[in-house]
Amino acid sequence: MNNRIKVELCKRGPIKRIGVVGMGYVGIPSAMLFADSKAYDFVWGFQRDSPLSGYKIETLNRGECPLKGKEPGLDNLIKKVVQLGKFKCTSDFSKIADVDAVTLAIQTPFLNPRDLEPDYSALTEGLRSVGRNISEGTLVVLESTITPGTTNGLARQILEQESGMKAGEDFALAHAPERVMVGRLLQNLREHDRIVGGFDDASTERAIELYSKILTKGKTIPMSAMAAEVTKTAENTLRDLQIAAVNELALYCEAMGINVYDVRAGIDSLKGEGITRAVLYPGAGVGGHCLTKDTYHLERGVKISDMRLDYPTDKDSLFVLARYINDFMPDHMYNLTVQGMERVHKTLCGSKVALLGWAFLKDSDDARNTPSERYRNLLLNAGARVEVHDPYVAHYPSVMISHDLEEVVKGADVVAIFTGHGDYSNIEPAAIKKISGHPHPIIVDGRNVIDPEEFIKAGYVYKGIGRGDKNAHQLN
Ligand code: SAJ
Repeated sequence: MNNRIKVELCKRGPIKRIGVVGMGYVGIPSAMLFADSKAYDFVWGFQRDSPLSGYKIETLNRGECPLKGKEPGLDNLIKKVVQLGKFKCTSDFSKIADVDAVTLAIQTPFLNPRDLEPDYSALTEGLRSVGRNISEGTLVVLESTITPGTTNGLARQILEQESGMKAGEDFALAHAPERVMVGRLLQNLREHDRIVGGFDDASTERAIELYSKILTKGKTIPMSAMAAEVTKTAENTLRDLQIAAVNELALYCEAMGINVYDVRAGIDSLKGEGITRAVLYPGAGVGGHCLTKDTYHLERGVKISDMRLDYPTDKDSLFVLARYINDFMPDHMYNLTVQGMERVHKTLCGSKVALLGWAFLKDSDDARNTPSERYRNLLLNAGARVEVHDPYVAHYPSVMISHDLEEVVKGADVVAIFTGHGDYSNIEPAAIKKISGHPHPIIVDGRNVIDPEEFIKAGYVYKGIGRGDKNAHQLN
């Protein structure tokens, strides 16, 4: 370990003042927990004064939370630390000179997943602002989900260029990926174990000092920065893979005329013997901003790594194939819809489809990368009229979203369930059929929320993902 960084950290003493760059759904709760800790004297929240997000500065300094949705405990915590004078939000990045540790929690979306090029523009801007203002002995921590190799590569280069200092000698550098879920941000930050990956051992130790003070149940898990980057991207890649596995199984069960949920229960029964198979749930697709991109971060990481990957260059990885399977599920929903219409000798052109569910997650208003959009586009291309219902999502660019289920179902030839919102498990067959005005409406269940028999008895054409046992039923 380089002694110089140890001397610099020793000269600086324990971390007392912290900066958090990026007042988003990760940065805000992090900053509040640091500010609430008795171990720390003061926290600066750094936010660009941009047209889209600049409002957060004033909102936070009034002691209010700019985040949408319910986050237990966050409103009160913001009010408390602001009143105590332990937190202040600013767009003046020169205040970074005033802190002992600075974390960056900035979004890293992909411009286009297929080309594996992440959009690092916001992260790069943040790194430049940090690099220009850090001094000897400062700890810099990246919390964003990044391509493996970014901390030791791009981030280190920018910080060294802007500061004129050296990572691992003059300043400490680490990656501590966020693992929070909307709706339980503070709880996750306090209770989840925190992966802490340093550029070198001294950086890892300094980052452990920073995060250990805000953990209650969770503990820190030290490793290298690269290992931390791979851990974060792989944990979502493997979840996406598990979902793809059961989606593929659902397609097989449909082709073989059996119920995927019987198979799922059968496999799950082994768990008593401690022989577990993590069989997740098949569905109409995978949305959100985690699983839809983290596989491509991992893929890019291995592609740009120094060592050569021993794998056939002309074959997609298992992980990318999993992404294709999950991205195919809205197409499969479309194919089920076409098959349903053929049962009653109709075509989609000129027909009406009621699309139930725009959020990517049940009982949520989050519609980022929703699988419903692909399905809607396929229907529009086929000449169908599409009306979208969602009880939670209020707005979405260029898509009208109604909260009036009756209005959306009126005159619909097809009712397609895309999100497993609780509201949809109570839809009543006879009532919906009456509103649709058709003798044999088609119902396509993408989330296994309705009972097939109830709708088949009521005269519907039923199609369900994984329901090979019901998809060719007799028409009543
Ligand atoms: N999905 C399925 N079948 C399943 C589970 C999910 O089709 O069995 C679909 C969902 O409908 C959704 C998508 O996958 O469209 C993603 O669902 P998700 O439950 O993974 O929710 P996310 O995308 O918010 O994932 C986040 C991740 N958390 C972080 O990155 C910090 C993920 O690591 C967590 O496992 C997940 O939350 C969680 O378990 O809540």
